[in-house]
Amino acid sequence: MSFSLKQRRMFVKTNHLNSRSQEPFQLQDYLASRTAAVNRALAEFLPTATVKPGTIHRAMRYSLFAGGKRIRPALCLAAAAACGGDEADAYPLACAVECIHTYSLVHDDLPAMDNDDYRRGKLTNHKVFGEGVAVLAGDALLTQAFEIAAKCEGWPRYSHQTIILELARAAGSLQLIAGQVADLEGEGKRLSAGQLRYIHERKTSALLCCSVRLGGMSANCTPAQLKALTAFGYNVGLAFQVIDDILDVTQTSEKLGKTAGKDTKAQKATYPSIVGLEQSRKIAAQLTRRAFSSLKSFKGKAVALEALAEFLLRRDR
Ligand code: GRG
Repeated sequence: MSFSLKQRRMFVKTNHLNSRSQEPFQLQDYLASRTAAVNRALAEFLPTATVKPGTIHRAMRYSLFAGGKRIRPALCLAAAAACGGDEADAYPLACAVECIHTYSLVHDDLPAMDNDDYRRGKLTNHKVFGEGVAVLAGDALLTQAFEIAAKCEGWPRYSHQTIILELARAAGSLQLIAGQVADLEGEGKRLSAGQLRYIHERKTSALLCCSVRLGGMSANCTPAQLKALTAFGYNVGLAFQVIDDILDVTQTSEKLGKTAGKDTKAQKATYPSIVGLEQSRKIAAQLTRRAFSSLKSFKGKAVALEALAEFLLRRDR
């Protein structure tokens, strides 16, 4: 890894999870410490707001530090820990996935897409900086992700190229973008559960799964571990979107930090609209159970991943 000692120390200024500890796992503490460490690392990786052109760096930082839950970085770090890795190695990749995620939200909120005024409890990027700068801030965050990831030299089982390909595929036209295209084209149409699954796999699950896989790769995980992490990430990712759809119809905009009820208004097919709320909750629980079962082989070392999966099923925002 071509990161300075100072950078590595900054990444790991956290109370590390001791997988052999008898203490009950405290997810809130874990999330708080990892969020703080990821924020420090992101602040270090991005050009400061005073670097010219200041507008673009302010716009990038505005959305990146607007208060996201940092679920993808947490999954990446937890996967590294589950595979016995040094968390410090996973921080750049955790930051890279958060940059891609934030870019996708900035673009998703644009008038040409979902046309939203609020995100993460604040005005959306284009509302503050204008549409042109918001498009560019999203582009710059996507590019920033690859700049950060490109500094990873790779690991014995996972070359530098493998790491970059992993990110590119998750963000590209066969996954994240494919999901968004299908989502846009599905508006106002009656979709089958299978078509909805196609959208969720790409729009949401692909990047969550990629976060978990990259965490494993940063720990030089075995092929069997990577397979288990992939199954975990895929199912958690699907459950995440089902819950997101449920929250859209059951929570307030204040709670969500974004406009609630948008799916119904945009006539989007969602699990609640196709199978109803109760059945949607059952599907999310079933997907989470499947995710759990793929962690058996980690023999208790995946405690943070388990806690995150449980938290994502029960979350209320
Ligand atoms: C290329 C023009 C262009 C646009 C790309 C890919 C894309 C736009 C949008 C898809 C993004 C999207 C809204 C996916 C859904 C995933 C989802 C539920 C995101 C919310 O994630 P949270 O709850 O958000 O983790 P926070 O704010 O907490 O990080």
